[in-house]
Amino acid sequence: MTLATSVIDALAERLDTAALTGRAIDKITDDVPDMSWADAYAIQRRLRTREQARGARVVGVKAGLTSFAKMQQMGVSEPVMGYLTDRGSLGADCTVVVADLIHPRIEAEIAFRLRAPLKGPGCHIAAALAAIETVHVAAEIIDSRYRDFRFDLKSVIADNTSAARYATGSGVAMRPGMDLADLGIVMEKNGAVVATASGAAVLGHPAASLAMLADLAAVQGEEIAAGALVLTGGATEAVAVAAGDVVTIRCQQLDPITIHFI
Ligand code: OOG
Ligand code: MG
Repeated sequence: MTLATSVIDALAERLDTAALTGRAIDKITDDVPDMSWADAYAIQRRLRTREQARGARVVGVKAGLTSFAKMQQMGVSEPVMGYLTDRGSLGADCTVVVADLIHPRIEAEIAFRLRAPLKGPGCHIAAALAAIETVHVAAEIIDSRYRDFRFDLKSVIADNTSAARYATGSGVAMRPGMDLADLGIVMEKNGAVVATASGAAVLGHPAASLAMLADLAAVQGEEIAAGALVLTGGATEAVAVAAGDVVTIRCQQLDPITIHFI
């Protein structure tokens, strides 16, 4: 089914308002159960246009549901793509105001900065690897606009894959022979280890997630730009956070990041 433009606009507005007011809504497929994948990404693009109209700059893309830990946690089985804006960007030692969000969770990710544009379809992992300029450890703070964090794939695509904030550490230059699948990742909350993973948890290799994003972007008639920041998806499951929590994410060979929730 293809939804009318007016319906796509109305659903994007509903999601936008939920994010702006911090009030959860029911998943949109409850209202429009027959919406298509194309409709879901059309709503996401409409949401992106609304944010851009408020002055937000799109700075990259994110993959979601790329690890078994995430798929199992959310009960879905396919990766998805969203966009990142400068409004969500945080540094390596940062603060997040929990009251600005509905029910934030944090997940550990590997991120890339691209030196060259990347285009699908048929993007090979070797092309993806060649496009990477720097590698970073990242924390994504996700915040589904849906009540109780319950959704299906189409609803979460429309909701820009729960994107809210993201923190990236200083990057290290990608070098030949750097084994991203082998990187160990540890997430600590209030001093206790709450999740561990390796780069291989992300579709076998984080660059496979980048190649997949190039292919997903191509379906929308888009490519990933040179200079884009790319979040490859939670390697660990997402962990709920509350004011007072401090989360540190460490990854071998990369600088750690610490997020203070207040
Ligand atoms: C969807 C967003 C998933 C990831 O890294 O897997 C995501 C969700 O779990 O709410 O960002
Ligand atoms: Mg994520």
